[in-house]
Amino acid sequence: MTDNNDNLKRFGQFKLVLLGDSAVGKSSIVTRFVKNSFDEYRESTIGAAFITKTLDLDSLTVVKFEIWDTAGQERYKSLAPMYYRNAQVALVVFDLTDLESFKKSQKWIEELKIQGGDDLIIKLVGNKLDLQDDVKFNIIDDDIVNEYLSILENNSKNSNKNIDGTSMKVEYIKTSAKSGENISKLFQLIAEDLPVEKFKVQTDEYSSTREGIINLNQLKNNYNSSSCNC
Ligand SMILES: Nc1nc2c(ncn2[C@@H]2O[C@H](COP(=O)(O)OP(=O)(O)OP(=O)(O)O)[C@@H](O)[C@H]2O)c(=O)[nH]1
Ligand SMILES: [Mg+2]
Repeated sequence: MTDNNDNLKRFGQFKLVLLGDSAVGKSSIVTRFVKNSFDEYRESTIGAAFITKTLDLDSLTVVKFEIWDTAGQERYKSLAPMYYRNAQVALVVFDLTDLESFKKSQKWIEELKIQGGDDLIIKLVGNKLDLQDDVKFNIIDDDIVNEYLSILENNSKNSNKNIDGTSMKVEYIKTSAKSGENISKLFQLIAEDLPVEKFKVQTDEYSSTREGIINLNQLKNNYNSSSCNC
């Protein structure tokens, strides 16, 4: 981000939605990211939950995520478009030990490619990485996912939506909400993809939202959030 306003702080606000089967760990990823905690016995989300998180990407760039954590249970599926509509980022989560959840994540990606915004940033997240050390839980390995992603990329090159011939790239990352592995890396990857033009130079109005901002690198020690169950 370099222009005449080089020394001024920039602020960007982005809507992020989590989608995926029930019990894959969507809420746990959010909780690890926002509060740096984990709950073994978390209750299934009803409808959706909203939470915000503001962080310093670097000394000059601040980002506020408005996070919609949707419910994965089938009966809430019809609500999802309400949450991914106008989202800039979608995290499609599956459980690395559950093949059905991986198949579901493919359906979500198909739906997002048709119904989501043209500039939607999609990350495919394989969660519960901590369980993969155990052979009996090592169900979905990298080869399976990479094969799917290369088919996806080829298909999108040929689709009508990308008339310029470029493909809609879906980046894959494995996480563990339980151990925290790769959770901050996931959000770092998202931050790197956010469109520069959506960041505004700091204003007085923005200054009032700065309270409690944390640095991504200090994730382990701090959190700043507000939430409601909707
Ligand atoms: N071992 C392990 N368990 C996890 C991990 N993430 C979540 N869990 C557990 O998986 C269960 C479901 O987690 P949730 O975060 O509620 O899943 P969800 O995707 O939000 O589910 P819905 O709200 O029903 O859509 C909980 O018992 C969590 O403790 C992880 O990374 N590793
Ligand atoms: Mg949940």
